[in-house]
Amino acid sequence: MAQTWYWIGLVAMAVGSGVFGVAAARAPERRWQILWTLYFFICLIAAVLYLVMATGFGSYVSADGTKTTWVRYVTWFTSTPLLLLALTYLGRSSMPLVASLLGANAFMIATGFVATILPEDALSLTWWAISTGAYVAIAWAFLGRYKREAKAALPASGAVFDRIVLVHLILWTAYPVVWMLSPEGLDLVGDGPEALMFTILDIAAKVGFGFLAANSLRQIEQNGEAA
Ligand code: RET
Repeated sequence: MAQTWYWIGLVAMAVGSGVFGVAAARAPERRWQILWTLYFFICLIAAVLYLVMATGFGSYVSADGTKTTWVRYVTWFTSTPLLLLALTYLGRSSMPLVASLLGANAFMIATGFVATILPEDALSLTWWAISTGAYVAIAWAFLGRYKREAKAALPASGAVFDRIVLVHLILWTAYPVVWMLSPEGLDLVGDGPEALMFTILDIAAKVGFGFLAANSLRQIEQNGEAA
C-alpha cells in the first residue's frame, strides 16, 4: 500500500515541478522568476526522492520489523529551507529572521532524524520532543516577528500574510503529529497510512503551497505593493 502512495507522490511532484519550471522560464518579472524557481526545485527534489521510495529504496527494516524511511529526511532537509526562503522572500523578512528560521529548521530536521533512527522508544520520543521544541520556536517566529516584519513592509497586504501563515502552520504542525501516530512513534497506525498521510501532506505543502504563494504574490501586486 505504501508503494502506491509513493508513485502518486512521484506523479504529483513531477507535474508540480513541470508546471513551476515552465512558469519560471516564462516569468516576465524577477519576483515571479524567484518564486517559481524555488517551487520548481522544491518539487523536483521531492519527485526524485519519491522515485527512490517508489522503486523500493531509501528505507530499511530493523530487527523488530519496523520500517524506517530515512530518505524522507533527505527530502525535508533540502526542501524545507527552500520553502522557508520562499515565505521569507514574500514577507521581505530581515536577514536575522531568515537565519533564525533556517537554523531552527535544520536543528528540527536533524533531531527528528535522530528520533527516527533510534531503536529505543523512550529515547526516540525524547528526541521527538527536542525536535518539536525547535518547531514551536519556528511557529512562534512566524506568528510574531515574521508577521510584524511583513506587515511593516507591506501594510496593505496584512490579510495575505495572516492567511499564508495560517495555512503554513496547519500543514507543518501535522508532520510531528503523523510521526507520533506512526510506527516510529506510538505505533497507532501502520506504514501504509503513514505513507498516505505524509504523501498528502507533502503534496499540499509543496505543490499546493506553491499555488498559494503565487496567489499571495498576485494579491500583493494588486495591492500595489510589489517591489
Ligand atoms: C518530525 C519528527 C520530529 C518532530 C518534528 C518533525 C517535523 C517535521 C516537519 C516537516 C515538514 C516538512 C515539509 C516538507 C515538504 O513539503 C521530523 C516529523 C517537529 C515540520 C513541509
